[in-house]
Amino acid sequence: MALLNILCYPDPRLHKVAKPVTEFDEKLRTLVADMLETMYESQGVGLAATQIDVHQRLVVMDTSEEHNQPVVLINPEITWASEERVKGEEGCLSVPGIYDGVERAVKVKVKAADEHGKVRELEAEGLMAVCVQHELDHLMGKVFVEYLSPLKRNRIKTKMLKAQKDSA
Ligand code: GNR
Ligand code: NI
Repeated sequence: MALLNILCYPDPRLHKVAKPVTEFDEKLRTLVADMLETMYESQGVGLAATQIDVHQRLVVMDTSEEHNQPVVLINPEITWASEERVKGEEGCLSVPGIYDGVERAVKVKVKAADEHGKVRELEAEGLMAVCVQHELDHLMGKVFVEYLSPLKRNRIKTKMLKAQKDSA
């Protein structure tokens, strides 16, 4: 097991588009285990491979209260999204300390493989639905701050760059 380094906004690598996973091998399962360990250690409810500079369609998440229900989504696709939308407060491990409202579909269905290549479809609502949409955005190179106004986004960018400079 190993902890992985999480990229911080505005790192340009967060905007790369992930490619489908093709090999369901031991290497993939090690990566999944390391991503879960990194997510739990960082107290996140989700982590997309993009955030650890691996540009493959792979997401881990756990929105359970007990932090004991890991979900692995490989090559995930949203097959249905409710028309009903709701604005909720979001944060991101790649934009530490920033929280703001983003409008998302209330419910989604997502089709994805697990780490053994077994495909299934699951329906998500509440935090899980938000997380699925947030993580699939990461795989497309999109960070939640891109839904905010250019003014807010620029302030966040400046703040992040300053924090990174101060800690260097
Ligand atoms: O840990 C996380 N919490 C969270 C809260 C509200 C909406 C989305 C999220 S995802 C985030 C972890 C993360 O950055 N995943 O990419
Ligand atoms: Ni995120």
